[in-house]
Amino acid sequence: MDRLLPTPEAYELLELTRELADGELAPRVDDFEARGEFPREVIRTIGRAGLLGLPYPEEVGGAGQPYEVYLQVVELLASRWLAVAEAVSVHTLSCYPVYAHGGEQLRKLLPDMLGGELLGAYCLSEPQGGSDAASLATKAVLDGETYLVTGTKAWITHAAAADFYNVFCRTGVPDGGDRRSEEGAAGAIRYIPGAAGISCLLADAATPGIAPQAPEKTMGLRSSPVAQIAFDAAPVPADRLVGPLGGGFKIAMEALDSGRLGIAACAVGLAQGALDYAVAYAREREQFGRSILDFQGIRFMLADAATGIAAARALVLAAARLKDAGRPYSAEAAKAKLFATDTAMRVTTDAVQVLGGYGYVADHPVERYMREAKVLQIVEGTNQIQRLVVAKSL
Ligand code: COS
Repeated sequence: MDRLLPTPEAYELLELTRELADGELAPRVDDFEARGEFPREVIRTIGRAGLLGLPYPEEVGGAGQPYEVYLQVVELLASRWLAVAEAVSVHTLSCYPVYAHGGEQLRKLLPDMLGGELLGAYCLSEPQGGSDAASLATKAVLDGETYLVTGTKAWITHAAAADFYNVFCRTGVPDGGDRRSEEGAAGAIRYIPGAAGISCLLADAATPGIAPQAPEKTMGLRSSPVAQIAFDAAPVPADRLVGPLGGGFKIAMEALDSGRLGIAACAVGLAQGALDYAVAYAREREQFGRSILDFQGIRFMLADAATGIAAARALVLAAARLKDAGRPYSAEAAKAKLFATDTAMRVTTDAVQVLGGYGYVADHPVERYMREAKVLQIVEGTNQIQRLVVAKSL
């Protein structure tokens, strides 16, 4: 397809991504999906090629690319291997809190986080609270200079593979005044329900008391195992607080605004992969003495798919350009995530239909695409939550 990119450098980056996608991703995806194994080395290769820190400035170890370019890289990766594209998106999301809200000390970690050696995970959801993120119950109790974190996080991408976690938890908030008196004694802390009582901590995965559980048995995206993570009085240094005490929910929402665009880009790439495969198959497949591509029933399905993908991509890029311009884009990201992932579900389902019985068996990738599309309508805010965000903006 003919992409419009803002700089010659961006064209080179997309070309490099295409080489990686064809050389490193496409040959491996089926094996890793069949084994349900996370491709840590492939992610490292992607990181060393500079693709794990694309939208962050060069001075903190990123690649200084506009979001609209970063998202087209994610899209291209997703067209070959969704789990890898999702890993890039989730990692990029996981770097956001420290980048945007971390103090000087925490920001010193950014080059390692963005350089590809350290992989991040984002721990917001809990078993009893997914859509209602502000109801989370994981608690952090300050003990001297250390928070002891206890609770359970759920649906965590990279649970067992990550090197660092953003942990959203109830630290309590100061009961008026500063958290500490001048003498350094702990001031009164109140644990309050709702968004205002939530803070963000950056935890090392190797912290004692943090235990990723067995991976969930998922419908698709099997090479990206998700799991619960149990925290049992896990000690996290108090200086790993990201942003202000009680400011964690806003950080989580801001990060998700950008993350939802990553998921939307994944959906565009997945749908494009399904369409490309269906077109190639339809051209070769003959019934009634001619290529099935000659039948209007097939042609219209493919034309609708191509139109939906183009519209989804345009929404994703429009939201990205607002973000790049420093303008509010929360509702636009929600629209893009909603539309792109619903489009991916429809296009991948139709791709299976174009292949008929062959579409339903694992000899062709379209049944995988269809299973993978489903999860994109759910992660980083269900599409019903996206509608709430859009409706609120009206
Ligand atoms: N950026 C910055 N701040 C935001 C924000 C955003 N996008 N969205 C909300 N906030 C702020 C609000 O301004 C509010 O702050 P004030 O009280 O100072 O005004 C605070 O956060 C609470 O907002 P709100 O009352 O709207 O929160 P709700 O509890 O109603 O939750 C939804 C809003 C439903 C949108 C939120 O819970 C959500 O996104 N849920 C889905 C969670 C999700 O995506 N999970 C996937 C996990 S990662 S796989």
